Amino acid sequence: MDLLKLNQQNLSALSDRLTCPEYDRANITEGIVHIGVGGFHRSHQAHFVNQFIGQEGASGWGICGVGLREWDRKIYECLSAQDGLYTLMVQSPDGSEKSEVIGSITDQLLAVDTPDAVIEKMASADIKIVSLTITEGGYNFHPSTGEFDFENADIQHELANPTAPRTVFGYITQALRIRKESGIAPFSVLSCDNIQHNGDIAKKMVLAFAKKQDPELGAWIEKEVTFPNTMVDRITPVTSQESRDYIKETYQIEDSAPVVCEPFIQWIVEDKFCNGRPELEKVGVQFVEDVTVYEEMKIRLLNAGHTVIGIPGAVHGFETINECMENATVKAFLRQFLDQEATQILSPVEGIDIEDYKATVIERFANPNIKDSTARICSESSAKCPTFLIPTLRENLEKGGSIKFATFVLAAWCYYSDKGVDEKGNEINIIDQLKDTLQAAAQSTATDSTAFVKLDEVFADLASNERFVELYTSTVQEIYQEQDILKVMAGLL
Ligand code: CS2
Repeated sequence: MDLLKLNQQNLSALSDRLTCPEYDRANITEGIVHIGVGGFHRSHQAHFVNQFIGQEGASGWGICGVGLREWDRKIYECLSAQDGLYTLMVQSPDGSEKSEVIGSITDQLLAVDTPDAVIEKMASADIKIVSLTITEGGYNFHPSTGEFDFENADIQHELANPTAPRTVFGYITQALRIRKESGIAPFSVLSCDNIQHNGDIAKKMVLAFAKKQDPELGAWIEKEVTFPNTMVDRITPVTSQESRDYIKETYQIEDSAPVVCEPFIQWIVEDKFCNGRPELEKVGVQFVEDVTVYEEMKIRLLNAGHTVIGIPGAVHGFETINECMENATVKAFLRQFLDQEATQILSPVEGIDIEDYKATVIERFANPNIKDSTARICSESSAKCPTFLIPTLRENLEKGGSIKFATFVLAAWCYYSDKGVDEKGNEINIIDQLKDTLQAAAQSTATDSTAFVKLDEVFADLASNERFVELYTSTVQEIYQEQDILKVMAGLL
């Protein structure tokens, strides 16, 4: 077998080696603009759309992938060189692997190079949906107030310069302005980030921005545009060099942007689309009236579960989530957090057995072939903890429930932010928009035990709760004294 580069020209030759799109990609027009073409979008939505186009022959639902910022350049260039094609490698716990080439991203744009082309695309009548994976931190709200942050320099720039947007808010608003002026129906805005009520939050933020820039346009958006809430799920680690090498060696395919993921996939979406949608129920997407209970369950169990083991795991020096799960203390700690704290605040979900769901989460985390790094899980904890974990802690405080596991995780996060090295002596590289602020606060712990949790941009007024403060203080002190995170965890079981 010759080594072949992954691109449109080589596609038919490659189809002898692994599953490739059989539809004619040249005939596909884009009906979706997706902002934030990371690994998760490509293992999840793009996969569903690929399956849908292949199965139903629907030609109007291709995806135009858009990167808004300079940091999107690398993936934009890799995918452009491959005509939007990439390999999706599904890794099962038993070691079996199933790879497929995904073809649903049929166009791509990088906004920093061609901002007008992005606006034009989003404004075109073909586009019915603008979907987003802009991360939990991308919605530009202040965690303690939940209100849109108008102080942000990019936001100020685009408020004053509507035709020169920089953030998702400026692009959406400008594209909708053009559609309104040209009599083109608006698109739905589909948030696919792990935030509870992600559609409602996207709506609140887009409206705050649009109304400030142009009240009349804002009112039109409020009336005409829908923002369905969604629950998205598929564990997608950062692609390693090992995975790229594997594809090269196994299939003789050179792919600079493959994606690795687990077999599990779930997408539950509120059926509220103002301008039509693909019939993705034909490929397993669930459309429901109200997604609240599903998203709450997923965020409070799976996403919180990741944080609950990822932070202490990283402090100890575990590199991957599956390594954490191999440790009996960590595994038991996760189980007890899920049972004693997270489950306590969840409403029953029709058709889902919470006990089975938790068992699946535990099994998924233990998948030894995913090798999801604790570094990925710990990244942007300042956006994740207020979304995944702190609401559970607050609700348990209100009802007098257990808070010891969540409190421990926040104390471990302080230690993680302070130390800079794990217990094995390896450097901890903190990836967080608030890195400096977190570090400075954590480093004040010696003089003020609660300095870290007094950061109101992360914890809001949590530090004014006496019961929490008392437990947090003793826990953080114990962690600093013991310098053995697993021992402290074991003590809580
Ligand atoms: C993870 C999520 O980022 C995180 O901390 O919990 O990326 C998680 O893997 C996905 O939401 C799975 O659907």
